[in-house]
Amino acid sequence: MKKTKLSERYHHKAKQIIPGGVNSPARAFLSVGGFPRYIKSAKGPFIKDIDGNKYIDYVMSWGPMILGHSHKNVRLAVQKTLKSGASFGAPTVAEYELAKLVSSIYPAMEKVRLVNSGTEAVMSAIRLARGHTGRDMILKFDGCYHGHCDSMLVAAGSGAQTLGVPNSKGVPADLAKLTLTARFNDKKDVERLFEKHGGAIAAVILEPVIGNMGLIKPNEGFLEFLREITEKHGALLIFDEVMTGFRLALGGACEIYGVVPDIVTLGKIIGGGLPIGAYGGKLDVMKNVAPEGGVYQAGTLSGNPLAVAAGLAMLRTLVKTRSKVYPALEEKGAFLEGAMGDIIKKAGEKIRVNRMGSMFTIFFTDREINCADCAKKSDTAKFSRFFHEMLNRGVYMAPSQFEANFISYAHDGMCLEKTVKAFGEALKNI
Ligand code: KE4
Repeated sequence: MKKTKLSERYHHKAKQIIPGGVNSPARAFLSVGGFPRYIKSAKGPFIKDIDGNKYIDYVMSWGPMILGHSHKNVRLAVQKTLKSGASFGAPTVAEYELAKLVSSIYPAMEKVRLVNSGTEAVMSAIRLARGHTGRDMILKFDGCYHGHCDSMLVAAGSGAQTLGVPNSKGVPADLAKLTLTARFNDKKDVERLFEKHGGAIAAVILEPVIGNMGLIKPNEGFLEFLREITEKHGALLIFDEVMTGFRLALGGACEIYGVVPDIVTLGKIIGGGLPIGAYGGKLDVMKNVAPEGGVYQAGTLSGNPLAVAAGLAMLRTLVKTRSKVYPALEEKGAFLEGAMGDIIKKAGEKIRVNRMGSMFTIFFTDREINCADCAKKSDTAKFSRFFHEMLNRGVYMAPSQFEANFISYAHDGMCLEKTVKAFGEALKNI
């Protein structure tokens, strides 16, 4: 067992002054029990807590650290930029460079607006869709998580699902009823909602590959179906690629599936670990965004020089090394999936590993997981025991069944072998 008294002590103190002791509920360990580890430092695939324990990290700041923690290009860029000042509240050349780079990677984003988080990107995209179409309803999917703006805290995944509040308190009923919810991968459900509300739906928003119910892939043709039905009814299609952007491929799910949405939202990797979100889309949609158009959106620290420097360093490194990084991430993911699969088969365990590239989730069920309802039927109690068995063996995974794990380019063979060994031992103890 690892020493954890300092983390426990600080969590007790933090809960006196911060709600739940955390600045984001997903970190609270509430669904797995116990208390979160207070992290002191991180490098490559490793994190270290304040009790001196070292872990192989598969949370990776919930996705941003695709090249590993504290990558030198990002670190040096931020240190250099800070010497010239942290924030000016005026345009900088670097913001232009980042917008150009994002648009070159995401051709659907003919214009790009930088904001400070994925939530802000989605909130702005929703308002833009409503402003562009003059319609009020938004269709989302059960279990998808799109950050915490009011309209999206309906049947939300991630921490909201984990804590059993997929429909948050404090969201006015009159607003929540403008958010329609369909089952992911269920074309008939989507058709039913369009037949009933078609002319009032401003946009369909989804995680094209869900990470926030655990990993759930779209069925063959589902994304193409959404593109057709939104076009048919004059609704916009929004791909929320905050998690999948620059992760599944450099151009994310857009690149993999070849479906062109009207708006894309980004976050996480785009900031290299510093707070950046972005939204963007076709010129005739983006022309509505203030100060050009009447859809207002603003931000004191939007396009902040430090965050933009980190994002530019991250994306430029990914562009330069894409032919190496993405095949390697696929290889690492395939190795883990295969090795864990062998152990599962030998042990006759009811476990499903859903993986896409360097994102994966271990579901404690023998069902195929292709929608939120299936994921919710997993054995979350068993997952919790598994989580702690892995943690005690030095493997830090996402502390919830309804989250994805992330492999970085820094996870080498030794890390992966150690993870597989810990996996086999953990299964014997749950
Ligand atoms: P942020 O506001 O947390 O930067 O982004 C919100 C968001 C939007 N869209 C998608 C697809 C997302 O995955 C997220 C945030 N993801 C969670 C992890 N499941 C962030 C972790 C947390 O809430 O602490």
